Amino acid sequence: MKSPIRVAVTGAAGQIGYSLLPRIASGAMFGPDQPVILQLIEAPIEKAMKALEGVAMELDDCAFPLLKGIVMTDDPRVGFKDANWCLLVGAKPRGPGMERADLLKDNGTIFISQGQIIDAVSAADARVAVVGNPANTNCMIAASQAKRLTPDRFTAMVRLDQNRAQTQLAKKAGVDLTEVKNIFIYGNHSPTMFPAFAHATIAGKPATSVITDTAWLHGAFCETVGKRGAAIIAARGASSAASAANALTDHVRSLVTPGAVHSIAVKSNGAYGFDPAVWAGMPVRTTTPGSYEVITSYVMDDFAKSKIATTNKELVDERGFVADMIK
Ligand code: NAX
Repeated sequence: MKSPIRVAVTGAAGQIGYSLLPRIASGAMFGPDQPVILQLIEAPIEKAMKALEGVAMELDDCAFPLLKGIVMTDDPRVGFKDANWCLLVGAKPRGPGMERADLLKDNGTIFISQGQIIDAVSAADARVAVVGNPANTNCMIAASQAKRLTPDRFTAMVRLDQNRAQTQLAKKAGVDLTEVKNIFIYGNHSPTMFPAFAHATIAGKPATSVITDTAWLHGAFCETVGKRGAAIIAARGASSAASAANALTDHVRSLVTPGAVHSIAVKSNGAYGFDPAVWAGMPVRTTTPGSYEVITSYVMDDFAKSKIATTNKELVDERGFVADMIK
């Protein structure tokens, strides 16, 4: 039996946490032979901590053989201590009438503090995955505070967008989902992100030769994927949770599986024309567990370049709103 790894999760009593924690404890994220200790972090609010107790009771009641311990805390110094993976799900939601700049700044305060604490107390091999929105910029902010952990350790999730895009292409082509490969997400986790359909394949052929409806690819496809989160809120009365937890499971599972090719948001370092300092979705190949190389070989046509310019501008603007906080 391997020794347990420590997995810290913020926002653990929230909707995504409720779907996510059983997936981690069952082995779906780190594999069926990897024991885990869950370090659950909530906001210092009585109601949230009480709810967390209930979640922990349910985890106990699942009798997961791989679950070797549960820590519950509202102190990030305790929650991130010796953590091998830090899954940053909790964030301040956008309130009615709240300006985007204020949302960015409020979350900036949370992610500055979490970045500093993770850098100070987590394990030597710590990796960070950010889900809490605005995920790309929150990830950039947390990474900006780290002196010990290098920027490549900090990734943000665009896997939900990738999974959504894969399903939409399969439905349009009338094929099984597994026939759709190499669909990657570029840019921000927001309606501006770009699902690069021209590089996708369907049953081994270029997606654009199987789906010849270019107007659909340029229009309804990009729009459906970009606005899927809003469509789910409109239908369900609450934001995506099970699919987000599933996507984070995929994000981490792919990152610990050498050879996996998938989309994550990383420090762009100028790849694909993104501003070098922003965290942008792009394709990567996992090299060793937790490490990856960016795939830089895809060639963008004019349509793709204009979509990337739009999502890059949004990321640069977001960075501008918090620039004074991360100096
Ligand atoms: P919930 O509001 O259900 O849960 C969030 C939890 O975080 C709450 O229990 C809250 O008490 C906790 N929290 C807030 N501040 C905290 C802090 N400083 N430390 C620890 N815990 C804290 O939201 P949920 O539906 O679970 O969504 C969580 C985040 O994921 C949101 O920011 C949401 O916008 C984002 N999403 C990101 C997605 C992505 O693809 N990147 C997709 C799904 C989701 O919308």
